[in-house]
Amino acid sequence: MQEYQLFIHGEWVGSSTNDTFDDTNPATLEKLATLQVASGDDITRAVRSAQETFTSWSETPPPKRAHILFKAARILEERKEELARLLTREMGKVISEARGDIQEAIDITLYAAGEGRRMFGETTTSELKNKFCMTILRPIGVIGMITPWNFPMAIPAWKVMPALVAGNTIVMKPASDTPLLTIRMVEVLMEAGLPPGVINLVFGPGSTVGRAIVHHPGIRAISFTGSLETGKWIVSECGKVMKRVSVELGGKNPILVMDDADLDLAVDGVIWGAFGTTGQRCTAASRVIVHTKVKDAFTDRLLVRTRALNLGDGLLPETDVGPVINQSQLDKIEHYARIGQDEGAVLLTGGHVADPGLPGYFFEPTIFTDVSQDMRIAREEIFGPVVALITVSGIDEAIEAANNTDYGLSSSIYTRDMTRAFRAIEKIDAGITYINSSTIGAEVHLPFGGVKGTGNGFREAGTDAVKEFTEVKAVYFDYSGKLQKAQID
Ligand code: UN1
Repeated sequence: MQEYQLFIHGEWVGSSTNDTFDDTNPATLEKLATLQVASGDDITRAVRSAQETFTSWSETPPPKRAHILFKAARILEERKEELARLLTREMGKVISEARGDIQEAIDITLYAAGEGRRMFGETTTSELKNKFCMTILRPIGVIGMITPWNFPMAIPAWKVMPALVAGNTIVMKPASDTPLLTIRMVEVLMEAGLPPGVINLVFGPGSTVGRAIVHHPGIRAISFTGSLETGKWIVSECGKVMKRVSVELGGKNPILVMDDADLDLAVDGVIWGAFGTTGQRCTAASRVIVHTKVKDAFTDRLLVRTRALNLGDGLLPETDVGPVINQSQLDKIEHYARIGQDEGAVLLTGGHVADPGLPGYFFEPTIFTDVSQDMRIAREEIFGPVVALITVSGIDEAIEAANNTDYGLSSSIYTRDMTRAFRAIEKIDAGITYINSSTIGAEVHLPFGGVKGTGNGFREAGTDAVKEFTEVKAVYFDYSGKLQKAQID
């Protein structure tokens, strides 16, 4: 079994701690790798490497930086199947979704590479004669990135690729449950010609390594995807020293099923949104807000489909739902299943740890009905295969229920009525609204992110991808040869 050191300045170097941790397959508990834990000094070494490399990398023309990304995308494409299989073994999601995770990484790599020739600013006129005004985009410097385990390659790629094309250098801590796919991605970037020091990898727990990245004075910005609780802490720590920070946090994403909906389509959407990736997406559909007139018909169909789902090892083609990531997530989900029952919600199916004949962490796809909006299972992000059905009697009540949450990432409505669809588009407080499709499956050329507890106003990917990792400079070019005073002359 391979032991990974830290990746600093293009080389694998031993950590200065004696601590290690194991990376295991959540379905089989097979050990995949051991990783060394970084110390504060190791992080400083990584930051220094990124700082030293910043000048040359930021001075490399963006189309040249992009060229490396185009190459990396080609290599990722060639290795897609092998990487997807490793991703399933490391994270547990079913193989078709693992391929999707790699594909999303390829997509953002190509998209970001395209941005190399689109680093547009604006030009405009001046209020004074013989003066020209424009904006340019500048890289920020060393970016600290802390990424989650649920999209082991796609989310690191969403952050890394735009940051690189914009000319930043990086110190990155991948999730301890899934470091291998980030390592593979960085190896591919190096193979494609990324200079040493542009990206550095450190490993270890958020409580020490993540914390040291957040606090390191040489790191100019933090990009984090993870829990609301950690996100709040990071934002407040960065606020104290005015460090730029972008966070993508949780969701309690609703699917609205109206009385005119195509119910089979809505059931497809709920199965995919609630139980795809075993419910472990920020965008997962965890609330279904269903019109009272169709509640019974919808629930019956949903129940039949949910009971037919096949739990198991994600590498097997017959598996619909893989494991959850680790024991503590399994405990958390089980705890919420108990909370739901104690709160008085009706458990329709699931609710227990499952045993598909493997030693890993499996939980039954779970549906609660008669959930009221103030229950914890309707308010808190569970991040597992658990969905809460809430009944309403019209579009306005449905939208009110959708907005009755601390989060605001994704949302969806199933209806054939255009007026209702547009009402949802205008009134749901979320960063994403789908019409007649599920809450998951955002595409990389659109901005991704949310409102309220989901984030702090940034969007990732799409036209905002480069914005997250650049600063705008306004430039005033006065060629009048005399002192001209704006607002006064
Ligand atoms: C996440 O769960 O944090 O829209 C990201 C989706 C995926 C990305 C999810 N493209 O579901």
